[in-house]
Amino acid sequence: MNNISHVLFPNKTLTPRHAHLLPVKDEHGNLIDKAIVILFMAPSSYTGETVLEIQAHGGQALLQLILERCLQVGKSEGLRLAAPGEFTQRAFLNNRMDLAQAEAVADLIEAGSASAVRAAARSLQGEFSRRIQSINTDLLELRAYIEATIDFPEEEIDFIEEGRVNERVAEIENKLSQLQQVAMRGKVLREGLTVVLAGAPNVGKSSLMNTLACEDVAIVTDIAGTTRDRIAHTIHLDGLAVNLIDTAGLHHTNDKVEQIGIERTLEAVENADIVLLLKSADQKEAESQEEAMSLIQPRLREGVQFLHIFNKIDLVEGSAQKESDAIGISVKTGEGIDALIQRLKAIAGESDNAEGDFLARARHLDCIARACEHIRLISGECVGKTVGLDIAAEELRLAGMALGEIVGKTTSDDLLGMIFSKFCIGK
Ligand SMILES: Nc1nc2c(ncn2[C@@H]2O[C@H](COP(=O)(O)OP(=O)(O)O)[C@@H](O)[C@H]2O)c(=O)[nH]1
Ligand SMILES: [Mg+2]
Repeated sequence: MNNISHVLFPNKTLTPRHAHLLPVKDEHGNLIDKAIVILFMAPSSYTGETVLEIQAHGGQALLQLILERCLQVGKSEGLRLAAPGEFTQRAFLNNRMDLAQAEAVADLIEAGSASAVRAAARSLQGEFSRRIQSINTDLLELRAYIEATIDFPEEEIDFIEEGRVNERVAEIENKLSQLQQVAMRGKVLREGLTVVLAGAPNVGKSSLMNTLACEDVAIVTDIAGTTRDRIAHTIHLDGLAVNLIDTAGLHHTNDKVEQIGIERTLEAVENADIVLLLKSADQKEAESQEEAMSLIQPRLREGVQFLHIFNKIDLVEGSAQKESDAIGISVKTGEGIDALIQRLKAIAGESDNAEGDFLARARHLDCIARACEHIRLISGECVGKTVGLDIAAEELRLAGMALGEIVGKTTSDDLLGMIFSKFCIGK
């Protein structure tokens, strides 16, 4: 690094962390630009390594010339262009930040709303990581305690009671489920809200999709089975991205194409944040509506919001027969559509306003869910009696491993490579 700066800026001793205004010249001594040059000495830099930062005037050609000049000067030292995310990856490998914070850098750059920016910044500050670490410390302490108890088998029951082991497992489970809720909101902030329109054929799913999207994105006919595949369209409600997914109508069928479409509908339901279950208020397809419900029910994730929508209320006299919490609409006349949008906004708002949120990714949710599963296996049990000490210790260890993946302590190299390759160049 010293060689490079000496050739680029001869006769100039750079003071670390000091902005110098210096000419950048090509190999013939011709001026390319005057730039601000800052030297960061290891370990006080973003990556933890010695860094020479050159801030030039913008412009593709100019920056290309400066880059080429740098590469030429640094060739003998193996200077090369950085891979996408390499600066942040080096920062992570040099313990300048953990993996969740590194991901927050990419999320901060990509954030699509003010609340997503704030949440990413909180993750970058380490708020998410601290909560993970705190649970990990609890897991570790409890495991150490149980393992110590294994070494004194004759007194094990006293040890377990004295150490409040069962209570502490319950406390950890509680903390994990709180973390899971915040992380779920964080995922919505990052990725938007996924709203799936599902129901029997011909109840008006595609019509509602077009109305919410304000354009004809899906084909509407009175022929059942018109929509055969998922159709996605993103709208924005109060700054939050809402990914609408129209789906094939749910019913038992022997048609091969429809069967595939229906399986795709159910996959969409599994990944939804909100499922709008549409029914037709005129009850024309009452039987197939029951059928649709029976297909959906087993595929609903825990915690997914579920709204009953009665469409075509223009076809029934007076107030339609419907469940008390259902929303009555008519795509045809527009009645009830505003109320539905308000309802969606309210749900989106819940995830939008919560102070103290941090951005989370599907990967994080998966790790937390796995940690929860391990704890669930021993919570509610009596450690040392209905569940063995060795099993309890092992489940605590596995839960800790799962959480460790979030902050990059127990993450495989392949996964790390995949995470950083999604960063943009220069970060
Ligand atoms: N009367 C009435 N007809 C509707 C309404 N919404 C949709 N339809 C009609 O119902 C039929 C099926 O609509 P479509 O959106 O294709 O249903 P999908 O199969 O659930 O996607 C079409 O002929 C629509 O024009 C409504 O609110 N009132
Ligand atoms: Mg349709």
